[in-house]
Amino acid sequence: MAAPIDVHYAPTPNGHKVVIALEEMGLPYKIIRVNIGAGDQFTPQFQAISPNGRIPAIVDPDGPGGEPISIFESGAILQYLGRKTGLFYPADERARVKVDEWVFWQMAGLGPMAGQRNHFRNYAPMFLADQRQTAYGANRYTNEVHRLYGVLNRQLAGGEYVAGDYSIADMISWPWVQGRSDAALEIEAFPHLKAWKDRVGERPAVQRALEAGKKSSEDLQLQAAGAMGEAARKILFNQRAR
Ligand SMILES: N[C@@H](CCC(=O)N[C@@H](CS)C(=O)NCC(=O)O)C(=O)O
Repeated sequence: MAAPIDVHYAPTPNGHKVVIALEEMGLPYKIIRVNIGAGDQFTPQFQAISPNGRIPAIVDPDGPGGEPISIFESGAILQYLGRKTGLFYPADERARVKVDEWVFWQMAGLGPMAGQRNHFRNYAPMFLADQRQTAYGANRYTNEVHRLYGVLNRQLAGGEYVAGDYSIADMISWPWVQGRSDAALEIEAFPHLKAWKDRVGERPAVQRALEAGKKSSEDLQLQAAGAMGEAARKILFNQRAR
């Protein structure tokens, strides 16, 4: 039995991606809960494997040449796991380019834009007295995520999965679509996206991943965004170079 891969994790969309991939690929893993609301991401031990000070990161004791390897950035992690197992990341160059396009699309587009939207809708109003300033940011990023949902919806009109067969391109975007539907961004307006969200959400490996993530957080206070306390906000917002 292979030694488990350490997953440095918090229950956020970027954290879920990696656990979903590990479950889908049948790789043994151990979750190491990083409490980003308490500042665990700034410790030298964590930054030795994740110099950007962000989850997720992994350490595979059985890396290339049988030596350990650490990896940060969720896109790099999923590509590595796909190459390691030969699963959900086609070896054929044309098929792989298609998957890579959508992996990068998520990494540079959907994830960051949805993250900014979340910030301007849920957190900025706590800091800015003038609500017009927060409304500008909330509208800007809601519009951009709406546009991106439209792009993904169009792509999914042509097939059941994002880039050919079910792949890391699905695993990387799904956590950013799951649970993200509200009056300003109704998923019902995107029927192919909605059907895909349900299709992927029904996969046993995806359900196991979400459950594993939930269990890993049971002993911690840091929870859903709305419940984030003052101390956690001070740690997470307005970070500058250290
Ligand atoms: N591009 C990175 C983004 C990682 C990221 O933003 N992680 C967040 C949680 S979703 C984090 O660790 N935040 C800690 C902080 O803001 O200090 C990836 O995909 O791995």
